Amino acid sequence: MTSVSPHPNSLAAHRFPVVVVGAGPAGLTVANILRAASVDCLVLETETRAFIEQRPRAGVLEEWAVRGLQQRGLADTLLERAQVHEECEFRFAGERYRFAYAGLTGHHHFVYPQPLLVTDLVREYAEVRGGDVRFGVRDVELHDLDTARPSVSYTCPETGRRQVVQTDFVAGCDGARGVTRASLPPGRVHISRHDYGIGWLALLAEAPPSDDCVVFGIHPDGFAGHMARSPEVTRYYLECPPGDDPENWPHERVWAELRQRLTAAGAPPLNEGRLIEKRVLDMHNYVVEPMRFGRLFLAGDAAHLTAPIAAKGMNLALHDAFLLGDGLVAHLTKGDGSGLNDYSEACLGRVWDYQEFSQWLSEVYHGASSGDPYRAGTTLARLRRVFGSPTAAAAFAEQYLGKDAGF
Ligand code: RFL
Repeated sequence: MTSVSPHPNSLAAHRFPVVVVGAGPAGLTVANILRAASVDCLVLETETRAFIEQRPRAGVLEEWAVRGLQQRGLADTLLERAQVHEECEFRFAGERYRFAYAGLTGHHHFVYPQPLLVTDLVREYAEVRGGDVRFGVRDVELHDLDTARPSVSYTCPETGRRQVVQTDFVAGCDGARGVTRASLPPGRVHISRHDYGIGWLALLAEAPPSDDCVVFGIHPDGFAGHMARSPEVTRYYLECPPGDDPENWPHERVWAELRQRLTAAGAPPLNEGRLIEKRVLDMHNYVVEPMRFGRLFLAGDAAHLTAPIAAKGMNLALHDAFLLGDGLVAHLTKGDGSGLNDYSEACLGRVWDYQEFSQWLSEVYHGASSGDPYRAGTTLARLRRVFGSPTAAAAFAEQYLGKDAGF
């Protein structure tokens, strides 16, 4: 348990207007928005603070999401340290194709590793805004969600005793493997799922980026991706069979496959380095509809998963968090329930838009290696359209960047 600055609604009261389950980007953003409006909340997190501040994951943030954080006083460090990305590169048929999306749209991406964002958000919530957070909790359970008096219970890591917290609202921000989605009674929500039948070997290399932008390698042997994370660390992806064992990918094989799949005339050589993360992700998506049950509101990966194909998950998590945080503040401080009533529908529009883009992009990335010459042909047609038609390029840029959310 991390001690945080005490404030009048200490845990001894066992009552908080909002309990946030999960201290990822979604939960911490909701919690910060609440504290900025002097609404008390309790954040419950199963992992330690050190663990969540180091867990490597996302890095690409859309401009509207950063503006949303900035408006809520949550982007000072990010704006000082994040890289700005204005182009990406596709490599296929042995050639390089630069896609200069900032020139087309006037918008760019920010690259800021997720653990740094989580570190900033925890510090702001716990140390600046005086928020309560309990790390290392176990066996979180939700109760009476469809009544006006829900509660959340958990096992305290120090005492081993069950604690019960009465609340008005629960924000379910506990990611893809949390308990809040599992607390939804069957038949009251609908969960749509999609399995791509594809795996990605996700790698982090202790090596400087090998090019000055994100690179996508479309190759008959499988997709390969290159994404800068910092001047010292680079993320790479290699398409692999779903469920593959990372042990099948020793250092030499990884770098040989990356060289092969990212090869193109005039491309700079890859900067090789020690592999500090190597895990297989099975590409699948889901969407929960509605994202609400009674007093429980789901946000981020708890409500919807988009495989990292289009780098959208953290952005969607932030979009939900802005709407949920603002909706809870309006309800709890002004009695205005419209934001909460509209919450699910307002989130799901962007969620389904990003799901569709993820599908489209998956076919671009994986069609060439599907073993089906028909799919390989249509993949190349999609790429040639993007690079041959200004209208198609503008449409792709808009989806790749994410439509402005007006935050
Ligand atoms: P998180 O980040 O998973 O946080 C949930 C938190 O809840 C905790 N938790 C619990 N707490 C209490 N009780 C329980 N029972 C709990 N069960 C779990 C967890 O420990 C955790 O701290 O969810 P959130 O906040 O919704 O954020 C979602 C993002 O993390 C996720 O969408 C992105 O990482 C996805 N993603 C990417 N998204 C992007 O927008 N751009 C990217 O470039 C990008 N790259 C990626 C990615 C995800 C990846 N992986 C590992 C799937 C790259 C990778 C490799």
